Amino acid sequence: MTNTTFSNLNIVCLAGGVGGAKLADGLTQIVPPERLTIIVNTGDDFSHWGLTICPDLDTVLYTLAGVANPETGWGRAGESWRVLDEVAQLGGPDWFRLGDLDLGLHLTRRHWLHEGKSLTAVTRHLRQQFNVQCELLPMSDQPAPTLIETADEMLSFQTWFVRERWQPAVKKVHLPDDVRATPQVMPKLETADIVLIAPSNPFVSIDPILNVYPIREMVTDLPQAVIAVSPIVGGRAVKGPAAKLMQEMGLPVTAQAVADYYGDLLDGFVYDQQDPPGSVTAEGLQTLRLDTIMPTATERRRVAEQVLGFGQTVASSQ
Ligand code: FO1
Repeated sequence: MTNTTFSNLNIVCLAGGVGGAKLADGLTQIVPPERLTIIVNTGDDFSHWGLTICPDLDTVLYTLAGVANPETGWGRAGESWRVLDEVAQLGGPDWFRLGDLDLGLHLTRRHWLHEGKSLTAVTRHLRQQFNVQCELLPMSDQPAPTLIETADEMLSFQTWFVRERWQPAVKKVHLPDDVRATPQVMPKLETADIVLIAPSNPFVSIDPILNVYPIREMVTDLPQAVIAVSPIVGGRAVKGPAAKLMQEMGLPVTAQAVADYYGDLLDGFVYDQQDPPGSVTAEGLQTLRLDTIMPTATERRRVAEQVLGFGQTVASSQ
């Protein structure tokens, strides 16, 4: 049941993987589907087994469809691994775990891409098959690979994140400089009343989206309110390499450092109650402190309601 309070607002959420998927899941419970767009990072995408793997799109899709693996956050619940086991048996690459159900989606995506459909069109087909009603948009239809420069080599994102378990220290995150937003993304940003930046990794999930031309410019200039939710809680990342990346970049591992990193892109910033009141301040930035941990659907709905209510307050004060 959508919440009438938010039924006349156009909401856009920029999301990466697991953290982004949770906020998106909360938003779908209170925003009418025709008013909600999730723009998803595709910088993690790569070709594997001859398939086009889109981890963040799939994590958001599976989460909104209610079929995501609850332990990992990625891949399918109730998965089986017969194909992967056979690949390993045959000496094929088994470091990136693709389950049998997940493989069904990858094969279907590959088939439609091979027929010439855009990633946006394929994603629309897939979300319709899962009865996900809000808009789920890849940031671009062009490949936009994020590359990770370590001390002695350049790694593709998944090689660093999964095969090397994000342990090699990162010297620099390299983003492509010639990627454009899709024609579907632009009007959604143009008509957005509130843009939410999900508690995803700022460096390898959100920056790749903002790096797509002209998304950063549009988010800066157009919507009434841009609200980010901190992925750093109590000096730690809720999940994944954000804290380690901040240390390697010489940034303090704090919610304040995340707010500073996004800088004047933001009108509002939400940080967790594990951080002291007033521990995030910046010129012209409104802040909200709440319990941002979202283990259940109820918590996701609560956080989404509180964040959107805050977004309305910030928008009306602009
Ligand atoms: N993450 C892992 O740590 N190990 C895996 O084997 C793995 C497989 C995988 C398969 C499909 C998919 O959509 C995601 C998968 N992920 C895996 C997660 C993925 O690497 C990350 O979720 C994103 O790239 C970063 O958010």
